[in-house]
Order: sequence, then C-alpha cells, then structure tokens
Amino acid sequence: MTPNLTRRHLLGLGALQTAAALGFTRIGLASAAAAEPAATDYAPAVVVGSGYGAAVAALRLGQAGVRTVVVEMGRLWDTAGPDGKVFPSTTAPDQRSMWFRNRTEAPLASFLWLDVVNRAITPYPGVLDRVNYGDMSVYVGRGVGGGSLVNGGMAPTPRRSYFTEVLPTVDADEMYGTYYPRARQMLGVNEIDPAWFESTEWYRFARVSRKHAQNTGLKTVFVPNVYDFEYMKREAAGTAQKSALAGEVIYGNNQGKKSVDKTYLAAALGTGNVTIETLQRVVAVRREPDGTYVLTLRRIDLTGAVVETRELACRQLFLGAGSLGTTEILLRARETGALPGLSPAVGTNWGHNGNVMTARANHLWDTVGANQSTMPAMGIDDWDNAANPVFAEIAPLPMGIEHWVSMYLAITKNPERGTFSYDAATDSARLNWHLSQNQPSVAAAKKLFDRVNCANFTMYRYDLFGDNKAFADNFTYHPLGGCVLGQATDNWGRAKGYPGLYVMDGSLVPGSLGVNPFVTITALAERNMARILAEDPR
Ligand code: FAE
Repeated sequence: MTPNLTRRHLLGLGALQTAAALGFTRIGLASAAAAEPAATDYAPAVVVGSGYGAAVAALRLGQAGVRTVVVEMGRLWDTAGPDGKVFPSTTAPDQRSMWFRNRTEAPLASFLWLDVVNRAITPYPGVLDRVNYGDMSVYVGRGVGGGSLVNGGMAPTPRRSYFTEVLPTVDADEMYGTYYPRARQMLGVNEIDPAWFESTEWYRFARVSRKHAQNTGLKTVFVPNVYDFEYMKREAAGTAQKSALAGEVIYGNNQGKKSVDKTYLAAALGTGNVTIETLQRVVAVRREPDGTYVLTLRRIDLTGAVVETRELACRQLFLGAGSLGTTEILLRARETGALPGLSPAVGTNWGHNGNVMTARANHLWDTVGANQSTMPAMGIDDWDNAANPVFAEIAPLPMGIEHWVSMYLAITKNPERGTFSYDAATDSARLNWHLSQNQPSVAAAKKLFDRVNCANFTMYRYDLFGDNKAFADNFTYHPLGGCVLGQATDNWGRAKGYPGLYVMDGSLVPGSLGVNPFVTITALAERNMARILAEDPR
C-alpha cells in the first residue's frame, strides 16, 4: 500500500526539491516558489529532529494549524552530487557517506580479514553516523528524514504479546486497531510478491538461508518493507534505475525507498504550517518563567564550522532527536540545572533491541549469488521459543561476487539495560554499557546458529567483524530508550514536570521490541500526538 499523494503532499515534495536545488537551509512552502522562508526566533511549536517520531509530530501539528519549525542537525538530501546521484553506494563511499569522518566506519570491518571495506573520505555532514561509546557503537541517520534515510526499510509489527510485555500501560487494542495500521499506511509499507521472490536471482541469498533454516526445523517469514517492491521488480527487469539492486542502503537509497522526507515530512510541509531548518543542532534548552521553552541552536556549514548560534523560542517543544539525541538534550538540561525538575528516569532504561550480527560459510554448491538486493525480505522467526527467543533477519551482503556467505542480524531478548551520564567536560551524554552486557545476545544468537550450522554441516565466518569474531557484539542499529514512556514521561510522552515538553521518538521504548523498531516508533508517535492535540493547551 502506498501513501496517498494528496495535492498538499505534492506541494511539500516540490518545496523539498526546490530548496535542495537552491541550497536553502530553511524549507517551507515558500521554497516551492524559489524563496527561502524567513528566519524566526519564535514559533508556537518546535520539533527537534526529523526522523520517524519527529515527522509524525510535524505532520499532525501542521494539520492542526499550528505553525511549527522542525530543526535538524543534518542536511537536506535531495540534490545530486557530481556523479548525478544524491547518495553514494555502499561499495564506493565518498564524503556523503558518513558524518564528519576521515574514514568510513562500516559495520563490516573486513572481508577475508582484508581491510577492503572502509575508505578514506573528506569530513562532511554525511548521512550515516556511528556514535562510539567505548564498548557500544550506535549507527544513526543524519539529515532530513533521520534513520529512514539509511535503514534497511524492514517494517515488521511486533508480536502483540511481546508489545504488551514491553509497554504494558499502552492500550494494545488501540495500537493494533488504529495506530499500527495508520503508521503502516502513511509509511508506505508493502510486501514482496512471493512468486517473484522465488524466481529472482536477487533473493537467492535469502532462499539459501531459508533452506538451511528449514533443514534445522526453524520457521521463516516474509518481512514487509518500505522499499517499493514493484519498483525493485522494474530494477531487475532493467526498466528502472537500480538502487536496492545497485548496492545502495546504509549511505542512502537514490530510488525506491519511502523515507519519511518523501512521506510524512512532505505532507507536513504541504500543510503550509511547517518549516524545516537544516544543519542546526540543538545544544541547550531552558524554560522561561512564563512557560516558554528557549532552544540554543548551533548552525554549521558543510565544513562543520559553526556559522551562527541563535535562540528559538516556543510554547510547545517536541523532541524527536532519537534515543541518543533526545536523551542527551534532556539529560544535559537536567544536570546543568536548566530543567532541574526533569525525572530521574531521564537517561535510564536504554537497550539495543538485543542486536547481534553473525555470518555463516556455506558449502560450494550453496551459492548465494553475486547479485543481491540490499533490502532484506525474510527472517528466521524463533521468537516463540521461550527458552531462546530470536528473530533473525536474513541480511544481504552485496559485493558483486559470489562469496558463499549467509549473514544475519539477530534480534534477541536481552534483559541488560544501559544508563547515560552527563559529562560536563565534553558537555555530552556518555552511555554506560559494558561488553559483558551483550553476552545474553551473543549466547542466544549462538544457540540458534549452532543449531543451523549443525543441521547443515556449516561453520561461522570469522573474517568479517574484526578480531576474529563470529558475532558482532559491539554495535547496534536499534537504539531504544533513555526517556521511557510512563517513567521519564507520562503515558503519552509528556515530560514529567514540564507542561508543553514532549518526547516523540525511540527513546520512549524501554530497550527491546523483538523486531525492527521504526513502525512501532511511528505508531506510538501517532497515538501520543492524537492525545496531546486533543487535550493539551496550545
Ligand atoms: P531518528 O530516525 O534517529 O531521527 C533523529 C533525528 O534527529 C536525526 O535526523 C538526527 O540527525 C536528529 N538530531 C539528533 N540530535 C539532534 C540535535 N541535538 N539537534 C537537531 N537534530 C538532532 O529517530 N529500523 C527498522 O525498523 N527497520 C530497519 O530495517 C532498520 N534498519 C536500520 C539500518 C541502519 C543502518 C540504521 C542506522 C538503523 C536501522 N533501523 C531500522 C533503525 C531505525 O532507523 C531507527 O529505529 C529509527 O530511525 C529511529 O527513529 P527516531 O524517530 O527515534
């Protein structure tokens, strides 16, 4: 199902394109007429960030007639570089790939122990960031659209029983009856055509992994995605420009993917009430005696130099800077005394959704194919195994050569949680997470894949994740928590003690969901916005 492209939505898309072409850092409907919206130092509502939670807030505020400014630290990704493309591919990364780095830091460290994956690049506000906190690194998207620009598009809905276990105070009937369907429709979630999946060379890698799962007695399921599978079929047929079939994913997709700049944010701009400001990072927030929130923003240019520091005031402040960004903003505000009454729960209950990656070496006759789609479409679903619940996405490894590798991103039920502390010296949040806290995830993934290897007479690959490791236990794609619903906020994301201050993103989810998280983050934001707009004074 694709989101309805209303006239307003198309106007919003037009504004994004014109703003990008003209290099504007402020985007609104005026951009569609080739004029940059005027700078403002006050808006009734401000949304920080432009990922899933933020995009929902922006659209629903705009539709309610509330003049809203969205502030995003990354850039707008809508203009082609010298190669004619907006984003680089995973196999030929350049400055656009990563957030101010001299060298890319891809999840895969090496191949056959060779340092062939990462490249030297020029520092630039690239689209993927890896935030390194000692024993745990977190991948996040940077730019208008946040994580939706760089992710694998997998759009599953969690098992209802597990959702209820994780968020017991949320009405599951409402979520599964109203807000999940609304989120899926708006995001453009669709399913792969099973007949095409069975026949195309591009998913041979997934079929081989399915065969090995079946040999082990494990169940596999198709996983929905926001990449347009009909478009992908045309890529395969040679009638459309290749994106998922050209190795594009973690550094952005030039075609096919419905990132939220194309869905929610375009619709938000189309209301005429929403403006997006880019390359501006929120570095502080305080509250005036009259209840107004005042943000300090630092604007950078494309070299990273700070070109302006300014203040932006609002009556209602919606934080959608992601689990890391929102938690840092609130933790800093509490610890520096700017918002001293924030809950002690801010900065707690963080988890990585039990992420661990692993890879297996196949027999020579089990070829996975030189051609692989970057969009996963299938997973091994062993979540109902109470002794060892694992949902393992069958991940592609598109290298353009036959490599006989089956790769997986396992989502496990890891009870460990991290906390953040404020480091005054660097004015930043530090994640307290020890490598040993990943042991439950590694043990669960190992238990599952030991069975798969045993049933298929195969073994692990040790050459991909550095340090001869079979399990990548030092990074995550799914940061969750830090400002958990019902703990740091009330049951609808209102920050405790501060009327008009709201949390909208993955920081609301206490560390685990059992599946990839963005559909849930979107649906929760839809639910919370419906309540806030109905009840709260503006
Ligand atoms: P998020 O999308 O992270 O957006 C936060 C935004 O806030 C970003 O644009 C930041 O640049 C911006 N920001 C942060 N701090 C500031 C500040 N101080 N001032 C201004 N702006 C700021 O938040 N999930 C799935 O469900 N399926 C997948 O297939 C999947 N694959 C993934 C693959 C990769 C490589 C990565 C990195 C993630 C993947 N995820 C996937 C995770 C998913 O993208 C993530 O859960 C959501 O993007 C989180 O949404 P939020 O709204 O919490």
